[in-house]
Amino acid sequence: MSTLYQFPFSHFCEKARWALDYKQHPYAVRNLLPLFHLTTTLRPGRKTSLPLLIEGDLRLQDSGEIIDYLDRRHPHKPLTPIPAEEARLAREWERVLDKDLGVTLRRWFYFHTLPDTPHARYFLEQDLPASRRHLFRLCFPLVRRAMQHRMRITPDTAASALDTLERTLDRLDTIVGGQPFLVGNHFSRADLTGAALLSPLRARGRTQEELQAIFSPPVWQWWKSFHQRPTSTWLEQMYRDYR
Ligand SMILES: N[C@@H](CCC(=O)N[C@@H](CS)C(=O)NCC(=O)O)C(=O)O
Repeated sequence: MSTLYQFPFSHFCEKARWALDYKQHPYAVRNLLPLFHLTTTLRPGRKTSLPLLIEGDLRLQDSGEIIDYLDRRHPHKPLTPIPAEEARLAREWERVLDKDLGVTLRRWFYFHTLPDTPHARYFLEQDLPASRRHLFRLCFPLVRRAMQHRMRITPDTAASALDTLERTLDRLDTIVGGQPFLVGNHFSRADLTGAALLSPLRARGRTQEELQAIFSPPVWQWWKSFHQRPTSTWLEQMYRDYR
């Protein structure tokens, strides 16, 4: 049995979870708290990020590597297209989306959310058992500083992240406004990556009041224009049909 170490709120962890569920690969989940996760992930010469999948001696610490492994283990319903050129394109999309959608959305989102304690705690405490909430609240000022430092969040990096995020969304709008998949005629790791990394922005049928309780005011203002984009419609379709 595999164990997935994750942050429940993390979109890179959602990418790994989606791939595991899509392949019906059995796994147990261990939810970790930011900063406290270092007791599990910190090892000399290794990165510290989640998701981390451990299965026997196997230790995969990257959502893309987890998809590679799952495609090898369960070749049915391939997430990497079989035709070589489509496989190359899907991997290239994944690389671009990880960087220009995943990292940028996270940096810009946390730039606005972390200083706003009620919104930040609401977001970060998702799926946290009540028993651990107290500890998390006590440590939150420290956790906030560590997250801002590790993600290199400053007004300048946040502004540049928003610029890249908008350009990536413009590019996605052009493609998914006219075709269902980013590559070829099938759902692939490119679509899974794009949709998972945008998952924190899903409305999930919530009312305006509920959304405003989740998103800090600047994120809420921006979200209203995101919601008008073809990419937002595509995001919901990907979740409806493939998640
Ligand atoms: N390239 C990695 C990125 C994962 C990542 O950035 N994870 C973040 C959470 S969204 C993390 O664990 N940050 C804490 C750390 O790096 O120690 C992947 O695809 O798995």
